[in-house]
Amino acid sequence: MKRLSLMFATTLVTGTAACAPSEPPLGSVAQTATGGATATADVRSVVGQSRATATATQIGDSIRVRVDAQRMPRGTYAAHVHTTGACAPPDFNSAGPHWNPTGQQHGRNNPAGMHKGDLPNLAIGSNGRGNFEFTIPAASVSGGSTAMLDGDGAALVIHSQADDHRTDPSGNAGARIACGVFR
Ligand SMILES: [Cu+2]
Ligand SMILES: [Zn+2]
Repeated sequence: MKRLSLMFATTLVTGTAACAPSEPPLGSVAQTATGGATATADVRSVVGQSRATATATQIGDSIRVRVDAQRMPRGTYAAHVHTTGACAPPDFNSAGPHWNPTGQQHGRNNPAGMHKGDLPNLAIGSNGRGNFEFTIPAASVSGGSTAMLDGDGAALVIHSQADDHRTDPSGNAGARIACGVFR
């Protein structure tokens, strides 16, 4: 009976969505209950397997980024916001360089750094999971001169190696192994 109710609820939600006048355009943002804009990325491997969910939420004049990863080999991996919302496998070069609206160099340990898109390394444990939360100061999810979701959007990219947080332009982080467009 509980399962039946659940199925009914799912049908209801789907039916409501189908009645919406149109799909939101690429790069549009939803409003959270607290009023801050939010965007989410489904981060997938080169063969389309889900690897992480990334959420970017406007909090005051900052963006709070949360990344939750699963089904990854144990290790330490670079993660960045890249400047273009396009994830074409197998190399994900379509996502462009790190999001950098203020013209800085790469890395928090670089005196000329850092990019707005620079994030902490993702530490994956033996259970295949890992996560972090990080605040990007003086940035907006949408709108203004430091908008993450500008005309061509943005993507969350995970790399094969750790970021050294110093080497311009990409921290010696190796290949791009997973990518998700913020929507
Ligand atoms: Cu990157
Ligand atoms: Zn960078």
